[in-house]
Amino acid sequence: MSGKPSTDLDLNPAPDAEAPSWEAIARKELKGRDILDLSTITPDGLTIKPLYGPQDLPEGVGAALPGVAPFMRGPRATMYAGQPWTIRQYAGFSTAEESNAFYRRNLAAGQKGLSVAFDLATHRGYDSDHPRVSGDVGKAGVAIDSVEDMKILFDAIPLDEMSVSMTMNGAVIPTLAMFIVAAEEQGVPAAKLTGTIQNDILKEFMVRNTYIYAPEPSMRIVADIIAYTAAEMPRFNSISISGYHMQEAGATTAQELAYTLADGIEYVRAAMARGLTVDQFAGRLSFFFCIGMDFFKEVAKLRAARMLWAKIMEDFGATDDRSKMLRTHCQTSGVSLTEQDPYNNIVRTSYEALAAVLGGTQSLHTNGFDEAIALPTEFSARIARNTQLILQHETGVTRTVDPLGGSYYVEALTKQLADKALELMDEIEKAGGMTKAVEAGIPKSRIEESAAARQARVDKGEDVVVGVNRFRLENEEAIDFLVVDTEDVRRRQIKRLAEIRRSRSQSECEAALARLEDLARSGDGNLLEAAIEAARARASLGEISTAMENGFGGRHTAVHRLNKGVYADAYAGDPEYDILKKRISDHVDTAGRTPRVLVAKLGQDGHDRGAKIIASAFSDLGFDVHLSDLFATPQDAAQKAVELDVDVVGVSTLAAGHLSLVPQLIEELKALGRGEIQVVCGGVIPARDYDPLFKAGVAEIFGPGTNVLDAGRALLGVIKGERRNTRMPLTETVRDHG
Ligand code: MLC
Ligand code: 5AD
Repeated sequence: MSGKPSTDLDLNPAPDAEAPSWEAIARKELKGRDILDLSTITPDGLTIKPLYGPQDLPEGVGAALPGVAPFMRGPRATMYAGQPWTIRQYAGFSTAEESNAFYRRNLAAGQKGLSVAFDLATHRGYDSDHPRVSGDVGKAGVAIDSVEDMKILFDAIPLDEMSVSMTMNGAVIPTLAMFIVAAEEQGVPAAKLTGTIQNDILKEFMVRNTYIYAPEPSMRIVADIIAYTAAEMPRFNSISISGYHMQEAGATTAQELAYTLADGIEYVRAAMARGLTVDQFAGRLSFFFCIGMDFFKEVAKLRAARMLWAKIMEDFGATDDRSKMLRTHCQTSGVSLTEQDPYNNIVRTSYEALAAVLGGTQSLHTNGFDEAIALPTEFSARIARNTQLILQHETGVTRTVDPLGGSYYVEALTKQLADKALELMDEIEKAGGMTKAVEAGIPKSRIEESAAARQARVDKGEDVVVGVNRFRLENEEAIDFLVVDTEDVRRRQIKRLAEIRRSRSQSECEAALARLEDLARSGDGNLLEAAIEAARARASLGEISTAMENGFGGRHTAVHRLNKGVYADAYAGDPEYDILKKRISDHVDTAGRTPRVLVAKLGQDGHDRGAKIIASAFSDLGFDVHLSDLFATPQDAAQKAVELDVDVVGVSTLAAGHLSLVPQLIEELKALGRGEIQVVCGGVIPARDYDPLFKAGVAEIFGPGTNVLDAGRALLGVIKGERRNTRMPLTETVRDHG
């Protein structure tokens, strides 16, 4: 068989006929236990054996070389031996001034590339003065309303030298237009800009939820950007096709891999439908994966992704090697980090970073250890950055290309994962490609099922999370975390917007916006090109978004489906689950109605993994559960709660808007004469926010890591009027497997 290590030292001597076999020795060690017990079946459905050997090496693997298609061993021949990966920390908060200062300090301390996090108002195409976004301005990222903000954001950062990634998908047209104009006014023409725009709308419909328009016009936007950058910005990556958010939403490794590549295929088709040849644009498609805790699987995922993509691109007729070369950014997993015993997160992030590097990433973000509580502070950002600096400079991992290449296990796993991904991709193809599959909700519900199954495994203690469901601390010490005064940010943004509106030529601005609206309506022309004109005329981000919204005929509202049965299946036969279910049904008998719950998302925060898990688990337990639309205002949610006549509204919050939005919700309920409807909150809520929330009338708070059965029990208590403001005793049912 090819691929056997050739060495003088015979590491795999032919078994001596007299000597016992490995199986025999192993069986002896196992004292009667079956060797098959040592195999693991992963959530992706892969079987992992306790031992791999030469017989497991896939055909031809020994001949693979880095820098040579299909690039399994790396896109570059020399990889980190020639040039290390880019340390690219995702960051942004508050105003452009503060974020700019933060970037400059980070660059001075060893960071190599920039990566901009915008606030949710910007993502969703609203200016900072829009009433819908009052709780979101400057919170989860930097607020950008105009070219003036963009110029401040990159002040004294030379845009022809520094590569800049911008995570933007919904409001991608105004954002990229403003970036281009800001650079132009800094003296850097578009052709010299280097960086990446995320521009990956399909996964927004699947998991991340910062879409603005319906899938069809959204796909046109993606294609317009690919076409524009292919012609005008040869150094700029037109898209960052992202699996990251799928894993964050609960996808298995194979799902992340498959759906990301399937998204890529759809974008290639969209660009080719524009008349571009594949080699005209494919060299500037880039990727983005999440690296979680399943170490070798993550390494294998990156290797499999490169191998599969090269083949896919050949099938599209690519001849240029650059078109076949999958280049990727990676970010360590946010969802793997815990609020409990948060310094453990430094360790988790280090292992994840190592997996990303052994998998051959081109660029990397390492998360702050305070991830489950807030945005990174200066301190946690330093540790996160140093995690990469230490890897690059102290460990020696950069010396050799693809150091795990040839590992029986890693090679076999790479092949296994690739095969599994192909199966899942086939299902998407059969549905008519990713746009159709997304419309039919296929990948979204598959991912939500995986998320609920994972939560059930954690709740049952089958998947161990140190410090959460095992080895818990008696007393948690509070840590310092970042607090952004959004009211102040909002005031400053509104002031700057007013100045811009006063000083610009109104007629010029309106003409540019009218043209953009026409192009959106007619389907002619290139939207980015038209938006650049509007940005030059100082149209704001909200105005540019609205012009397109008018042309496209409105904003998109997604239909939510509740997945049922996953949690119940996982708990089949579990006594604690059955007891709680019985208590709920007893309550139905005495109260004469099924307790009704509205699970609501407020503000522009679209992270709905937690909301979906809790909704489907509660529904399995016997509550009557309803989901609010995303992006609800407190008024919308109160209205809906009253219409549905619910007992409780459960607010799921991950983007820090809760301190203003939740009290408003309670006031709205009172104003509607339904002050008795209880409000509970769950998600990323720092401990110091508990008291103000309780004071505002919140009945119960469930932090990250809450066991769903505990939450169900507490909810029943709230509904029965037996319980309020008891800080969730997380240890109530967490089983000790120690
Ligand atoms: C690299 N180069 C080499 C080399 N290695 N040259 C010679 N020898 C080697 N060994 C060259 C490359 O060809 C390239 O030049 C240049 O060096 C830079 O290397 P790169 O590998 O392209 O790195 P980089 O510029 O960092 O680009 C990486 C990327 C890109 C292609 C993956 O798309 C990127 O930076 N993505 C980042 C995405 C991101 O940060 N997203 C954040 C999401 S956060 P040339 O000339 O060929 O270009 C998020 C969270 C949320 O999404 O909010 O939800
Ligand atoms: N600054 C730094 N990191 C951020 N993340 C999100 N917003 C920011 C920000 N403004 C990180 C978190 C999150 C992931 C999507 O990106 O790690 O889990």
